[in-house]
Amino acid sequence: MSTNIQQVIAAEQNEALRTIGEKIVNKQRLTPEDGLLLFEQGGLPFVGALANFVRERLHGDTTYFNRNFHIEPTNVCVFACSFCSYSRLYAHREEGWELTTDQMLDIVKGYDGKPVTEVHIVGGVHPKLNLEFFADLLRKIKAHRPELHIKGFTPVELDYMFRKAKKTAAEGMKYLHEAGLDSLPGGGAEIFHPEVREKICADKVDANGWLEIHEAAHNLGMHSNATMLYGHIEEFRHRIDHMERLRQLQDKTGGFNTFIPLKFRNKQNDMSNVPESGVIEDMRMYAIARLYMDNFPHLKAYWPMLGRHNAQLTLSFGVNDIDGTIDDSTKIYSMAGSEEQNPAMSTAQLVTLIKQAKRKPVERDTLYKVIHDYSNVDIEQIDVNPQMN
Ligand code: V47
Ligand code: SF4
Repeated sequence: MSTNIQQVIAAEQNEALRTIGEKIVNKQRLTPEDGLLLFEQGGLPFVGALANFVRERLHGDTTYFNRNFHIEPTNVCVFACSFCSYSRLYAHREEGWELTTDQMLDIVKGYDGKPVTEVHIVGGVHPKLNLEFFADLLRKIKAHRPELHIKGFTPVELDYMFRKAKKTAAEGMKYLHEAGLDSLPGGGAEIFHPEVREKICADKVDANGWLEIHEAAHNLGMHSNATMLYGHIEEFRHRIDHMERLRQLQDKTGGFNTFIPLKFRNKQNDMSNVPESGVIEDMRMYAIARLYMDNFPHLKAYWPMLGRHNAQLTLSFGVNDIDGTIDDSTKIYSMAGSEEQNPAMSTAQLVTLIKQAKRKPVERDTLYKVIHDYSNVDIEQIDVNPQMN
């Protein structure tokens, strides 16, 4: 899939963009001004070719996926973020759900004998579910299946439970890590800049609080991801500010694995009047993220949000990871209007999607250890081998 990147740069009419192209080739860091210029003036063919060049320099054609499922303990939430289609206020909790510990353990037990490697736990901020409740859940999951990696809780949930338990971020993270929490997912970041954050999710943990909790996790040797909710009322400068704050923390700790831009979906929420971004803008977002986030090893497209076909397209625009099988275990995105109303893909479907994009499908665990390279595996073989499907 190699493009002659020097020819692409030379053909660019805009001199400032050509200079950015040279920086990328020479592995020089982009400044916030460079990032802004890319958003304002970079055409998709130009930023896309550069992002693909960086992706191939880092990972060749390797495209990762994992086998995972989600548990969403509750959608009852003390907050009312205006983009959220999923939560129900405590006053209307009869319209939502609250799972008991046993119900959640039953979900875990439902995967006994199946080759999943990760459970992703995330939900609303329920005022009655506290640190002890979740620590107990973690211990019970680990007692049942010790090798299952638990990636759980956003700083929005953690900040609330730590404050109620009167623990600092460092104390709270240590407590949950000892109870079995292995890593943090990237959620709750939205847009850090207060001009936007105050309009879309004013009450929940702010940028510094979010970053402090991830830093506390990194200091314990845990890894984490970071997201950015894009394509709503934010401006390009807010996206750059968001990515810049993450890049700085990553310089300090090195604890982030993956950056995940999340496309805003506008169904059944208080921002339904805000139009969704188009596919060109989506691909530019991924490409510019690959160019700007030079210290993030991986860039992920989360297919239940983007739809599997657009997720496949991102593999040509800097993305080297398309998350996992999911097994229809999350409701956040279907309720927000994603085309994926029952998000589940078999291993064979994920492998096919990646192969169709002329990339190399590799199953990974949460920390990107290679589990299986599917480059030379027949799809029929995957279907009949229970360890593969
Ligand atoms: O923080 C909520 C987003 C996030 C909408 O780390 C919405 O591997 C778009 O972070 N339109 C939670 N987005 C999900 C998340 C995540 C997902 C998959 C993998 C990982 C990972 C992390 O979902 C929230 C919020 O930004 N979200 N509503 C919406 N209407
Ligand atoms: Fe609650 Fe999270 Fe939804 Fe905000 S995005 S209302 S914190 S569930």
